[in-house]
Amino acid sequence: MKRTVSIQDISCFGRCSLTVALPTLSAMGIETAILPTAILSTHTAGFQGFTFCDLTDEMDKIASHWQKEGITFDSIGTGYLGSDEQIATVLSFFETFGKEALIFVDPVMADHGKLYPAFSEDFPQKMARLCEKADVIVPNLTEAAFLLGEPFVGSDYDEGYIHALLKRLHARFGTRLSIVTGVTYQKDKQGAVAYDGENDCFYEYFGENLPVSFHGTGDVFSSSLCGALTLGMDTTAALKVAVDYTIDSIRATMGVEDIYWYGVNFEKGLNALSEVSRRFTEQ
Ligand code: PXL
Repeated sequence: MKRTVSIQDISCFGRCSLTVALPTLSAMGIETAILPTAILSTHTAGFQGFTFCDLTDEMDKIASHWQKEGITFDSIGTGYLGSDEQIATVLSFFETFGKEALIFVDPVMADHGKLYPAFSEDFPQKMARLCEKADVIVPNLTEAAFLLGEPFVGSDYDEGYIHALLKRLHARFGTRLSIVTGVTYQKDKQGAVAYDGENDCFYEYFGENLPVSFHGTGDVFSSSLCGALTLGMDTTAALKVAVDYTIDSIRATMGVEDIYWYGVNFEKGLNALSEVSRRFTEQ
């Protein structure tokens, strides 16, 4: 059985970060440890007056205990970080636990051309330091622009732009696999495009582009993609698993988005995700 650790916040209500990653990775048959970065009453996108408890000091203590116990991981996945200071904590975690593990960094910090409210303008440069240590990075198009210090192009791009962007990410961060999410070349299709810099190969997978936008879809995508790569799926198969699961979650939320505006119904797709993972593991 594979073992992963997911490093991100607990938003107690709101279907994102650890409340998505933990059930998703467990359903894929992966033993999942968590290293919470902060506890919030809700996520920060749309709720007012949320509470926030920073866990940076606790993270170091948890990591030291794990080190004493000789605990190891097949993969380390990071998501939303509670504060700038945590970059150093996570870098040191990579040093200690990352030598044999797949390091998967989702540089969660921005969407639709804007940084999330909790982050300062220099946060992207700090997040870039984590990306330099990663095997896999999965920015959306806004995060890719912030990481490279480039303007955000909105929806005005084509395949040539995406491929060149991926090559620039690879050149800047040296990641084995750079993946951009939320790509639409044609109006009716949405998906992810990957660049394997070592073999100079592109991979892509697209599903239906549903005419809605929900919070938390990035976390649904990245946790299932991290899971699929941890299980050992190849890039194309892993992209398919993650894109299909994300689109299924969006579809399950359509029609009830007034009630569930704070995150998508990923629970509906958990059985299917579990089945795909089981079939792969048993083959
Ligand atoms: O879904 C990303 C995310 C995770 N955690 C918190 C957030 C967000 C996005 O806004 O606010 C606390």
